[in-house]
Parts: sequence; structure tokens; C-alpha cells
Amino acid sequence: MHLRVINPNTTRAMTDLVGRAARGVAGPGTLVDAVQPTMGPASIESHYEEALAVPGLLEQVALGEAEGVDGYVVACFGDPGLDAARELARGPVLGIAQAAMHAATMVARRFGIVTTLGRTTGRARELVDRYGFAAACTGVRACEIPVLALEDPASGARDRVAEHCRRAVDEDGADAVVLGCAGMADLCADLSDRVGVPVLDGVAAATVLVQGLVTLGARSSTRGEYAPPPPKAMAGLLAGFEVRAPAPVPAGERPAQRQHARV
Ligand code: 2AL
Repeated sequence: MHLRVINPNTTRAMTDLVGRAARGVAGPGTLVDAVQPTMGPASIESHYEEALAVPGLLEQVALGEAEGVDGYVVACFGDPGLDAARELARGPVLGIAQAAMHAATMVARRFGIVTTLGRTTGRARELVDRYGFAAACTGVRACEIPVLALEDPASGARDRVAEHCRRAVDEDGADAVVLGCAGMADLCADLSDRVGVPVLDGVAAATVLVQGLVTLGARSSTRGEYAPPPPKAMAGLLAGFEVRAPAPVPAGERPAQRQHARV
């Protein structure tokens, strides 16, 4: 099985980090590669950056489809471009927020989210509502540590994230904590020990879940909203993202489930 973890920001160190987190939980027969877009923001902590990260992310999905990738993880807590990626991909595509929230409710009744900057908490709450976890979520806490400072030992990230995890438990009533940034993936095991409740990293959760879905033979649905996007002209900088009609299938051959000339 070939899984691809896509870090939607363009910082190589974060791509390496999410690749390690995913490989740490992948099964022996699973190949995991970690990629990042060729264009886009260095980190995603605003709606503007999230929007601009999506074309480069979709380009990586289109390349993965050409290579026969079986399933994808979108490794950013805003789950950017998730619906669009599912329109392009044959196999399942999981966002780390959706995966971590599902995993949390399988091991605890109520979970809190601990994320980076206060300005990203609105998006996290929106996803809690969208995925149907409003009753299970005790709240979203921000450590006010920028994404790219998480790896800087001088930022005190480890202690500050731990402190907010503790407060999510002690003050908000959470029985588990979901980490609200892919850049926190390597803090997860240590935090579970320190805080004494399950602390879930979405990169690992999504990798395990997407691997399970591929094993089940579950693909992205091609009916309704996740059907391939209609062929259409694209103008300007996005001209290369044009979706063209599938090539005609020779008589007697089974049509591919999805065919895209380019994203
Ligand atoms: C993220 C994340 O997971 N990756 C990124 O660039 N920004 N999320 C966040 N809440 O800051």
C-alpha cells in the first residue's frame, strides 16, 4: 500500500516531521512518502494562507493519482482543500482534524483541542461543528505559539502546549486532548505521559485510519459532491489546473474510476 502525507505548507522541516510521525504508525507493508507543495505559504495560520495553500496541495494529489497512490493524509489542522482533494483522488483522503476528532471520541467521552494561535481557533471550531462533534468538544485553547516556532527549543513550546493540555483537562473537563497543529506531532507521546489522558496527534491518527480504509477497499465516492469536477477552462495562473474530459475508453476495457489530464 502506498500512502502519501501532504504537508500543505512549504516548510521542508515540517514535511520531514509529518513523514516521521506517519511512518511511526504505518504497518510493515505500507510505504509512506511525505511531500509538500511547490508553491504556497511557509506555514498556515490565517484564512488567506489556507486559501493559497490549496492549489499546491491539489497539485500534489494530482501527481499522486498519476503515480497510483492509494490514500492521502492532508497534514494541516484546518483540513484545507479536503473536499476538493476527495474530488480528485480515487482512494480515501483524510484530514488530520477530522481523523483526530474521530479517534478522540473512540477513547474518551469529551475532548479539548490545543492549537497554535488564537486566530486559528475559529477554523477549529468550524470543523468541530462540521464533523458533528460539538457536543463532545470541551473547547479550543490556543498556546499563542506560531507554527514554525514549535520546533524552536527556545520557544518553550513543549511546556506551553503541556500547560494548555492540562488546563483543557482540569478547567474544561476534557478526558482527551487533540493537538491542533501538524507541527505538534512529535510532542504527542510525551504529552500523554505528562497530562495523564490520551493526547492525539492527527497525523498519526489519519495515517492509521487511511491505512484501514484502504485495507477495507473504501474509495472516495464518485457520486454526488465528490464526483470528479467537470472539465472546465481555467484562466491566468491557474491555467495549468484545468480539468479535461477523460480520454475515451477503448471497447472492452474498464474505464478508470477517475481520470484527470492535470489537476
Ligand atoms: C497548521 C498546521 O497544522 N500546519 C500549518 O501550517 N498550520 N495549523 C495551525 N492551527 O496552525
